Amino acid sequence: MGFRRTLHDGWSAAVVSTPAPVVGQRFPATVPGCVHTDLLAAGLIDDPFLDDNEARLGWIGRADWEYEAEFDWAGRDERRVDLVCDGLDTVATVTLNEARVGSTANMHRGHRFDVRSLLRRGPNVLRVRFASAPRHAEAVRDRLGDRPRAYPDPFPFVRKMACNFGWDWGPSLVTAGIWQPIGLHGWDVARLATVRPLVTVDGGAGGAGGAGGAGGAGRVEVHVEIERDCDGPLTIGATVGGAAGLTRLEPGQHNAVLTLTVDEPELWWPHGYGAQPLYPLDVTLHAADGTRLDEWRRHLGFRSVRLDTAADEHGSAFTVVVNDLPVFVRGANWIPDDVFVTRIDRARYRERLLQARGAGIDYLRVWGGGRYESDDFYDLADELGLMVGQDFLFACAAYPEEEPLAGEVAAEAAEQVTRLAPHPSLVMWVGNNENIWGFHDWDWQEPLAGRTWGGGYYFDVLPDIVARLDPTRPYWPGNPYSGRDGVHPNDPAHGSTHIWDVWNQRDYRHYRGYRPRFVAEFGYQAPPAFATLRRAIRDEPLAADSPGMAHHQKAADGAAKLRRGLDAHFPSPGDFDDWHFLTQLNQARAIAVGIEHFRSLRPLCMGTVVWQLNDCWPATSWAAVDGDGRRKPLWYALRRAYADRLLTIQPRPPSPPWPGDGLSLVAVNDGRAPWHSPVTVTRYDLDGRPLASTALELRVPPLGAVTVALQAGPACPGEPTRELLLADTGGERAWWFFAEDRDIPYPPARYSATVSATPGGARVDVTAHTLLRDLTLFPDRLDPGASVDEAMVTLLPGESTAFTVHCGHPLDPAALTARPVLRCVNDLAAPADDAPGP
Ligand code: BMA
Repeated sequence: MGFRRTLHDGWSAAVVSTPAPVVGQRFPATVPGCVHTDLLAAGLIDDPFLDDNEARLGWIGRADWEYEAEFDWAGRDERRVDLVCDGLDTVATVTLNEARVGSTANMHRGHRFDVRSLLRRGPNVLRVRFASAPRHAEAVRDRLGDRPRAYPDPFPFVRKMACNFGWDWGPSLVTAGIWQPIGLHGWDVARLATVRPLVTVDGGAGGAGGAGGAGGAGRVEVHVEIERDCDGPLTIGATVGGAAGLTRLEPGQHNAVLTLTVDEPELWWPHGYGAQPLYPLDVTLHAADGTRLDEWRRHLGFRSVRLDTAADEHGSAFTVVVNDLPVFVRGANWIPDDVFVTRIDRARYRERLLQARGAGIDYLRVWGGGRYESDDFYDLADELGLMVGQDFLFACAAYPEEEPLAGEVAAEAAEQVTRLAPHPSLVMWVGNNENIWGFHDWDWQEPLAGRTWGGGYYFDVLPDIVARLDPTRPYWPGNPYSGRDGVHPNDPAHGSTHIWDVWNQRDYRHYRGYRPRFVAEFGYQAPPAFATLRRAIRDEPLAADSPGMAHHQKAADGAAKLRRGLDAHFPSPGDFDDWHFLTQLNQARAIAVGIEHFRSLRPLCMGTVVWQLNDCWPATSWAAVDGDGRRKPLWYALRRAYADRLLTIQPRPPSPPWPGDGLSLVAVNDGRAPWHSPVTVTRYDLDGRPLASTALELRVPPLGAVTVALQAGPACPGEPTRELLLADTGGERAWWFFAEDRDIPYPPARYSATVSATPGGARVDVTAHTLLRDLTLFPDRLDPGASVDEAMVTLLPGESTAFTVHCGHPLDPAALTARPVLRCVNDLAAPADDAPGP
């Protein structure tokens, strides 16, 4: 059946342009890998993630590099031997034994070259020379004419991960290297060039009644494309879920479609709605004499998916419908998890995707300035029941539609749509990030002066490719996009919306002014965990505006926006520890306000995709999980706000017109069982004395929400700054404070705390003697390896909570129960050395 041999060993690299600091130094290279990580491993550069080292490493991206490996070749009988490069980053020329094999200029494609005639018995020398991607892009720009974009570097002029050039959360570290597997593939007669299974489910797909059950008939159309080395009849076989098919290809025929039907397959569901059964699909290719020539296996899942964009009295919907069930998307945006993507192994993907699922997230949008995510990412998303929306790779810029880019875009899109076709997790393709909006609103049209901007990709080329190669999945031209000619692309009443005036200009309470159909991006910044800051930044003292902090904050006016956000809610932070706690808390509160409001609008709004789940280096950013993988308080807030059962108090009457006076209690049920529960709504003073109370009965249907007006008694405070409201079912709680923290005279925090050792670390039991707002434990301040299971717990006097700390070894109990490790909003005014005691 031919052979496959990886060529991952024995590589070295060297700079081949001058001037460069490492001229003349050849160093070992990791394949797959990239030049930055190779230089780092060789001790030739400082870690680009630390302090402001990035600032001195720009030369790497502007240099040309050569990778070289020698390998032995003993000769083989196969008539074809191909050099298969799954991904070269980016502007590459490949030579074998000094003969030119080919050139490439697209990181997002694989390339295959017939090298049979170039191979020699004995030692062979393979070289890949990478020309500087920025210099290449500048040359294309000069030829095609400049285009407007959100960042100065020329990323739209080369098919390479855009954020590699720097973004408002990431450094500019322009990589080069063999970033995907490379090897030899020997074959005879024919091989499976592409296999593209298209899965549909006919009838009985589930819907509201079909909880997690079986479908009607699962249909798998297996589209196979063959590359031949000689003519002759072939047979293709395919099996899945007990169904089998066989087809014969006549001489000269290169394509075949096999249709397999699986009766009543177990349906694949997003987690929370049902199971994630996966079925292996095996495809084989045989010669006429029965010799097995090639084989292919992937796992697929049976589910249907569509996008409901019907017009209605509010505008037009944007609802993801899985197995005929409209689902409220509880999402987060995903960026490359490391600037150096070849460092992200399957274990790291698993950890990050488990963190997403652990926060109640059921949808990840793979953002268009990164990459088409890896097989590992999609395999894990399939397994874990995460839906994925994959952007085509265009972000925040006008993109030329001329050659050499147009052909690359079409080839890349076809390859990626084919590669990702088996994955049930992939529920939609999206044309780009913010480019339709940009064209419409960001003063692009005058500088463009009629030049192409990418519209042809988003409205013609890409939808045609998806319709031709994968009609089972919806395609949406962009995020944001209204879906209607003549309607503003970011109109919240239509399609997908990005909400960025909050964060950039307005306070987060402003989220409540929106009635969006689907929020594909909204976000709020905070610094990473303290241990992450300490690892990456050696400023002494560390301060909100110290040089390293400023270097790891890439957003326009980021520090000032953080400050503005704090000033609206909190008293001035007394020290760095206060600042760190409050900015993290403010991020968590902001996003919770947004999600609770948007979920309370169900079914008008059917999705929220928070910007952003993860980071690509240690930085202050919108992420919930920081660059070292530590969860920020936002992660815990997401887990609460994305729970199946959400109880929330909203400052509005139960029905429009909004805004209006009054408070409402909204109970949102994203579970598939009804939620019936008594709930008590009580107004307290700051000493925890109940002032007024009502008892209600909640009856929330599955996948629905109910809104109840709160009666004047509990809802109307006598002294807004000294009173609060709690709605409590005994399981779910919703708090409402009638004033901002800076105006609330919280009692000085008093509590008792005990620490007991557990096999995994420690348990910290806290009993409140006063009201404690947003009690949070930061064990990473004592040990970078320590983590905790809960955060931001608000307690009335007399109530208790327990934190479970995971840590390899014992932590100092006194430090674990005092500022700055154990904190709450009440202790802000306290001087740093005055730890609260019982
Ligand atoms: C949107 C995103 C990203 C950006 C984020 C924060 O524009 O699509 O490009 O990083 O907002 O500004």
